Amino acid sequence: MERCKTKVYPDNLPTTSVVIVFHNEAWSTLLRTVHSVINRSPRQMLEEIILVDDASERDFLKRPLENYVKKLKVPVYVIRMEQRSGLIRARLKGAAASKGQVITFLDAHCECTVGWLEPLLARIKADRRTVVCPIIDVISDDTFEYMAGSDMTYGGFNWKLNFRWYPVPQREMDRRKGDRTLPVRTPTMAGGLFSIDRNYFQEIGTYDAGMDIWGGENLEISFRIWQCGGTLEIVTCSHVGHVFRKATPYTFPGGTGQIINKNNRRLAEVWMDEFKNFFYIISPGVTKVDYGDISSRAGLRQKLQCKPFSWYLENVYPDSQIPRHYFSLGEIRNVETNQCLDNMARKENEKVGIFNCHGMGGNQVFSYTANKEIRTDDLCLDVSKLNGPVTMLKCHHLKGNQLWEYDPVKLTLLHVNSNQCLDKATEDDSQVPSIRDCNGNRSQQWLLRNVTLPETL
Ligand code: LR7
Ligand code: MN
Repeated sequence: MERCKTKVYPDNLPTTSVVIVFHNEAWSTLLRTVHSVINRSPRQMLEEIILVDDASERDFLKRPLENYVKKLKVPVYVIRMEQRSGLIRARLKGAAASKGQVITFLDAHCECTVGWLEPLLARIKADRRTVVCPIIDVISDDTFEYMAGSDMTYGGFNWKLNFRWYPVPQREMDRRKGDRTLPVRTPTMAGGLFSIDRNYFQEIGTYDAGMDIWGGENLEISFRIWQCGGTLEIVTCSHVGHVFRKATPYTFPGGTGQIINKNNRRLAEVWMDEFKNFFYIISPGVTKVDYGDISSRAGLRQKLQCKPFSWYLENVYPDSQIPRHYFSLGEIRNVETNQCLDNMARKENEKVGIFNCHGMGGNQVFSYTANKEIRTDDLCLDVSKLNGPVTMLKCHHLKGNQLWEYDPVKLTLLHVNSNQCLDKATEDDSQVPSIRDCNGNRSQQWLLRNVTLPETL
């Protein structure tokens, strides 16, 4: 942004160590990251670069890498994990070896742009409890083309605990009085690119060392920062490119799903209080995964007197996909046919389905919220025409076509705008529910029940 180019930052900004962890990274992308840090960071602010090799199996990442970085004009250290540990424990090792006042983490396939560092360090200098991310620009993994990322999206997450970008809400634009060069307060970070005061990183409990390989640590540190008194921002005057790759160049020992579910369970158990049920109910099977001992992380939350997750949802992420108040969470069953609403793994703008109830969560989980929307993750049941169809659209929180009135006595789901009732499937398509004039038939009666939670919870 033009107005970023003329901003002036204090001279005496803190120094930073740049920590880059990698496993089987390509030579070109790793060195592109290192050189861009050296070329585009003011020398007096750059303490060192620490490369943490997470037990890579490529020869050029051994002695050849060490010999290469010795010749660079900034201290670059290569330290190695004894065995494959995953990015979380590798970053912990890098952080423990660092000497700068700030630690900046980068993925091993990034390109820092001119002026990337000063705006990040300036925020930390102003408040050491502020954790900052640059805008993450997109480097194509097909062409290596560099494309600017948007300053109009920020970090969130869905019921499956996947990190997602969502539009910056109006309230955050208003808070910044429309000045897009001011940092955006973001509910979550993507995970790979951020700067944090080194002592503050210690104080708030670094990372959960019980997490393996990849995943979950980004939401874990995001929740922890907010719930324990910090601030998380995207600094829109700082840009760093990242190669978004379609496939990983590495394995997930023990299985991708197992690992990610374990990490996510650890974060859900420690930080999400009763709202963890949204994750458990939509991800069948996750509750069978052993997540190890979390007592030290629970102890940390206690020691730091961190706020409850409901506080986070109310104050940091009111536009979250997880409703703060809701009447039901689970299947929605038709009284006459005994079938359940089912999103049929369909996507946005498609019709919601109806199918035999399976009691396994997943596609049959809906929440009837206090705002009277029927939602499954970030999609809401929406009707825009008389007599249907019922589609799934991004929830807009504006009531309108997404407002449903449930009558707990008549058991009807009235679509307020059309004044019609949700009904069983139509004759021409047995797999989609219909919307018709309310007539008191049993086919217009619905049971909004909570799916019974598995015993292991
Ligand atoms: O076992 C491993 N050991 C490692 O050292 C696995 C990975 N790694 C390294 C890897 O070489 C890389 O440098 O860890 C770094 C991150 O791994 P990626 O690049 O495969 O992850 P990603 O970019 O697909 O995933 C994002 O989410 C991760 C969740 O654990 C991490 O937080 C990543 O840092 C994060 N990347 C970003 O935030 C960049 C922007 C992506 C977005 C949105
Ligand atoms: Mn990456």
